[in-house]
Amino acid sequence: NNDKNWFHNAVGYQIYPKSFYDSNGDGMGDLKGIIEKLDDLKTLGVDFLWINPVFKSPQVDGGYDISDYYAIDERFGELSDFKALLKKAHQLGMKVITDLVVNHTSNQHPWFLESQKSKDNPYRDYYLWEDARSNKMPNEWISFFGGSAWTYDAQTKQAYFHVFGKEQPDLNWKNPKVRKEIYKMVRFWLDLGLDGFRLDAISHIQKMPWSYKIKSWHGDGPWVPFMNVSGIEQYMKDLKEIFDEYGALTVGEASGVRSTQAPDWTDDSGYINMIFELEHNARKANGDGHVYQMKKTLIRWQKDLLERGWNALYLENHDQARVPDVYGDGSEACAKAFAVAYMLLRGTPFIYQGQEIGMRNFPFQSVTQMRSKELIAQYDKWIERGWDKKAALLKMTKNSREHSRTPMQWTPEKNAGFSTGTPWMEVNPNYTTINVAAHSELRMLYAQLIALRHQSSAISDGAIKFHFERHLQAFVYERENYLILVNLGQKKAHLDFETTSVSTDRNYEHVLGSKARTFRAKMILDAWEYQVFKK
Ligand code: TEU
Repeated sequence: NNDKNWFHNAVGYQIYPKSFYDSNGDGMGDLKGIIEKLDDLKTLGVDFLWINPVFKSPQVDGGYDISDYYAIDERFGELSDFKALLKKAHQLGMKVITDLVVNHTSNQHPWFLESQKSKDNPYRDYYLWEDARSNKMPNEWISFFGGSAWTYDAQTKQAYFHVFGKEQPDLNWKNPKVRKEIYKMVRFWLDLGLDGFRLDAISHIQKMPWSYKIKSWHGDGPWVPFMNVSGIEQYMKDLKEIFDEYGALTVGEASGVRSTQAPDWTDDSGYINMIFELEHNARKANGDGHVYQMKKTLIRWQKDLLERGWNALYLENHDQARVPDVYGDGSEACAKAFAVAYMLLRGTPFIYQGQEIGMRNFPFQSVTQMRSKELIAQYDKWIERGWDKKAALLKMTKNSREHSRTPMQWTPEKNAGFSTGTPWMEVNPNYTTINVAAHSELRMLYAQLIALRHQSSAISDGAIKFHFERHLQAFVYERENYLILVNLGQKKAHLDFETTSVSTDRNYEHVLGSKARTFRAKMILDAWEYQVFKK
């Protein structure tokens, strides 16, 4: 498909390589493992893959701490494996994108090791250093992972800035040398045949002046000084120029870009193709109230990007807990309802590994089962403050990103067929029933939804109109001649279409549903019921 907007009817599949498939029995997934599973993904129907970082990294933050942008981490394989992966994916007609992590590097990156040496080191300005004292940081800004965004260096009596962990120093984008290095690296991967990027934390590359005082410590307040700050435009334009040259597919993780600003970022002349908004899953708690918050946010993004711009649609990723546990009762019925609800929206859907089989949150019993270093560090702090272990563990694991990182469940055999060795993270004990080989209805439903997106231009490109917007759990929308109804809750949902603009006298064809149904002006949806009708 040479069409510039080919991604409008495409579906992406996200792979967290460490936990996808282990081909060599060392307990960790790898590139060869991904290659072995490409046919399975093709059968599911996905059009492209987003593979989380596989670059050389100390793995303090799941590979989002890169120490060599040009090398594959030995845990995952080597460059030849990456090339083989691209080749086979391309043969199967699938594109591949991976993360572009350029807000920061690892503190083990040679640039930072140099930068750290002295104030006059030629690499000093590759990062953000400011005068400080051991007990007085340049400002009160805090990092996403908790604590000051500055780390003091006694040797040079300065501190360096990091919006994530202290092992992830932020690059100084104001330095033209840094930009040149990054743009060169972007070209290297595109020249190699990579099809594009998921732009990690891209909205943070520009910072306010250090003198900026934080006005609110709630919500997004503390992050304002490095969220889509003006001045970022030029950097994005530079990147766009390169992306355009290669026709690269680009998805920006761009929190702080508001839904009203997203059209400018993602329309035909925008910097990138689409945005992962982080707002719809910003508040994590169980219950209908939360589903309603999610629904409202999704609807706002759909409406604000209707005329111009394009959405990236997702429910799960490697930073999110599993949907059936966060929003529902964990059942497959619940997972199916959510699948239908988001897969037919306007935008490009992403499926996160395991989501298609209804993988669940992990039943953590002990901190020794956790792997995210920043969460373990926070756990230790709670213990220091006198919390008991159980409470601290719950605090750190309740809907945390740990849950999404357990090994993929392929079969009911040992280690869920993920590895013949000892998995780097424990497999969810429910693998005996939840696995790919079980051919679950959920996985078949995903295949059906993908096929529907491929076949119907109403679903891929058509307009969208919402109904019952204020209903707490019913998610109802029209995509031209399609009518989609989902009950995102356990209570029955009463819908009276006489109160809407939906014509009730038509004969609707039943496209798919959780049970047989004829369209009626008045309908009562069961728990987790979904229906797709077509005029
Ligand atoms: O996540 C970053 C991320 O979620 C923030 O950029 C976000 O803007 C902020 O938390 C909003 O509240 C990405 C990766 O997905 C994650 O796994 C990494 O840990 C992180 O970047 C650092 O690279």
